[in-house]
Amino acid sequence: MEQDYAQTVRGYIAEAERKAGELMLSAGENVAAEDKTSRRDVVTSYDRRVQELMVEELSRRVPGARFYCEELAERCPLDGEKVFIIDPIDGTMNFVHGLGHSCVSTAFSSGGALLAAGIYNPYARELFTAARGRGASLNGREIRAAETDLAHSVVHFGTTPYDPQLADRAFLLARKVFEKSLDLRRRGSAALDLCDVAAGRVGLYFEMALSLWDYAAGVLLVEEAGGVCRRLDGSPLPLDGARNSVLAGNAGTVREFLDLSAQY
Ligand code: LIP
Repeated sequence: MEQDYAQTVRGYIAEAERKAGELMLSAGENVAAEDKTSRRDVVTSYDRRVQELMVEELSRRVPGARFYCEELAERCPLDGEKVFIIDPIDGTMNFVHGLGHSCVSTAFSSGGALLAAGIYNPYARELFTAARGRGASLNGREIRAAETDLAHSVVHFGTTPYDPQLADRAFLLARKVFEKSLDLRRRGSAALDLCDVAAGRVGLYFEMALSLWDYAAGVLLVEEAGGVCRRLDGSPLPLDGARNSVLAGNAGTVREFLDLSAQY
């Protein structure tokens, strides 16, 4: 029953995110933003409007659902039976500056286990979805993580702009990974970076610190596409309220990164 229900919720997430994507596109290129915790951690009226739309759409489809969202002051416990984990606009800085590379990211969990996910990039018209045990897809077509080694992989990484104290290590690791890989990309959306891992476009993604709403949906997509997700020390990635490092790829590229990072 759980897999069937997860597949049903996967469809609900897709329907809601298509509507949210149209709202994102209506914003145009120059969106007013206000600082949250710093000049780099900003929020817009569209973050709040997309979040309201997603909560309304999903509450109607899943009675009794609770919500853990980036722009909600009150976040529900993460061990509930029906929990949606939502980043209404991931890649907010891109959104504010009209860079056309942002998404709405939604995960569904029950009892602390990820069951369904959806990430929609309205600029590219790319909808990534997954359900536990049912695989991952892009616009309905199955996707699989790459099986290349690091030497034959492009790598995404994040610069943790909300945690500038981590910048030295982030750029040190980026420099070392650059030497071992084909090239690096920093595109500004953790959720879409994880989608590229799941789709086999890049062989590895890493970032020193992210919030659960940044990575929850992407982690299920990567795992259902045959990839591997860990923290940067190789430990399992928890579903908790802490800021966690995220490493995603195939078993080989994850191992290569862990061996490399242990040297510095
Ligand atoms: C962002 C991530 C990005 C990370 C930023 C921020 P937001 O999410 O997508 O990879 O570097 O610090 O967490 O704030 O745009 O939802």
